[in-house]
Amino acid sequence: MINDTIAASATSPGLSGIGIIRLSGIEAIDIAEKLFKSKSRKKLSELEDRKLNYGWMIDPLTNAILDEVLVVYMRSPKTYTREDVVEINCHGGIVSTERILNLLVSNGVRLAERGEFTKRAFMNGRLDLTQAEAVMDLVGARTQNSFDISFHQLEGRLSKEINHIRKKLMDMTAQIEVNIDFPEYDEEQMTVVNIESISREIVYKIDKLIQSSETGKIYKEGIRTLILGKPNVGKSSLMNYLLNENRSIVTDIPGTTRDTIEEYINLAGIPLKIIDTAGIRNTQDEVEKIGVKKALDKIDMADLILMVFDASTAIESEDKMILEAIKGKNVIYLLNKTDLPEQINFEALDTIKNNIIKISIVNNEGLDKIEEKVKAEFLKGSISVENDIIVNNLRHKDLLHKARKSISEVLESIKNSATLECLQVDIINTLEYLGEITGESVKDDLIDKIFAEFCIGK
Ligand SMILES: Nc1nc2c(ncn2[C@@H]2O[C@H](COP(=O)(O)OP(=O)(O)OP(=O)(O)O)[C@@H](O)[C@H]2O)c(=O)[nH]1
Ligand SMILES: [Mg+2]
Repeated sequence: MINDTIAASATSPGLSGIGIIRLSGIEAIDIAEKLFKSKSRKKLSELEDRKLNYGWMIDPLTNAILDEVLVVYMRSPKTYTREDVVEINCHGGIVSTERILNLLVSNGVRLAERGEFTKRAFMNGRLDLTQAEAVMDLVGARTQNSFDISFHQLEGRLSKEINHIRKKLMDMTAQIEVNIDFPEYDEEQMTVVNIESISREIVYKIDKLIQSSETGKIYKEGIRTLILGKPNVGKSSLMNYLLNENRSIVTDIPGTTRDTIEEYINLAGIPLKIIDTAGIRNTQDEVEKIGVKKALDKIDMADLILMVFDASTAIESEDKMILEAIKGKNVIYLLNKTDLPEQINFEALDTIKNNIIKISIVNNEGLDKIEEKVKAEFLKGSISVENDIIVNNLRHKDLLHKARKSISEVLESIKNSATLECLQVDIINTLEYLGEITGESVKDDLIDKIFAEFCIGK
């Protein structure tokens, strides 16, 4: 049983109009009541449930006023955590929220751990594990599509599908039990035929979910996109164009960018984590050298490379060196500065010359093709954010793979005429793996680990 009362700032610290402190637990209302003085002089619990009340937070020891606030209390069980909840709206910024939190702590409240409110919502059965995880992803979403995927998950789209599959598995285990207890040849044959067709159907459903996880990953984590090229080709200009902001320094001096610069952008609803890098060349400059090394080191982790060439210069050894270093990666080749007289020797580019997008950043030409190409590359197939179930969580994906393996074992065993007992083992394993996704069958330490990745106050 959870018997302590927790509190945290639900808004992020920093400059903001208001700050909201949330309390949850059996003593939430009692403690808040001691520290809140309403304008009407009524006690908090005498005021109406779920209505904002104007007043002040007062330190009862000194009678000092901490801040002017609006306080609402919500009685269990119709609350986020299913416990009694109080929200104190104070002035934003770090001073007021911190002072009020300190006051609460000295009156018996414990500071909430990361994700503890949502963890309580899960423990008290208000959300299943996929829904709780969706809450975290919603808060971290960087594009509308990323948000929508998590929102559908919060509404239970993924849980519903998993529970649907689990129901089929449970029916199978029940049927097998009956057969094991009352063995009769005909019945058993029927059971095996049924198990086979249902297992195939489950494999199909799980595969569909696994397939969606590629799209899910893109929307959740973004595409790690590295801009590479020799010095002065317009990498930083491209970064700024994509960001729609003068973030990277642009000059006509080769070697301008020294360090890697990372920013998130939203390209047609797809989040891109875009990294501008130092132009690749052999240099004696110590600082630049480090930048070049950093750029090359990032190649491994990149999902996508935007390799920029300069149409107004010939292909040089640096270009070739980069081409060599990015072999096997997912690359979009861009030929920039096509507004200038062409000096580039296409024959040096071999096979990629037919695959190069011509752009001019200064004249804003050809740039929309980058977006088209990214979409074509990463959003293959016909998965719809609006209508499909999209798995965007690595934990879910791993468990789906495990479930897929177990249910495939069932089919394999049927082929080998295994006993019903033998099939039963793998069916139960499949059930367990899927149950771990929704939190049905999950261990405490794993739950702690999942919620530890949340933010404070959620
Ligand atoms: N004519 C022309 N000039 C461009 C174009 N794009 C960028 N430039 C110019 O090329 C120069 C280099 O641009 P940057 O964006 O700093 O190039 P960079 O690749 O980041 O260079 P380093 O950081 O030194 O590696 C600047 O003077 C830009 O204004 C273009 O499409 N056409
Ligand atoms: Mg640059």
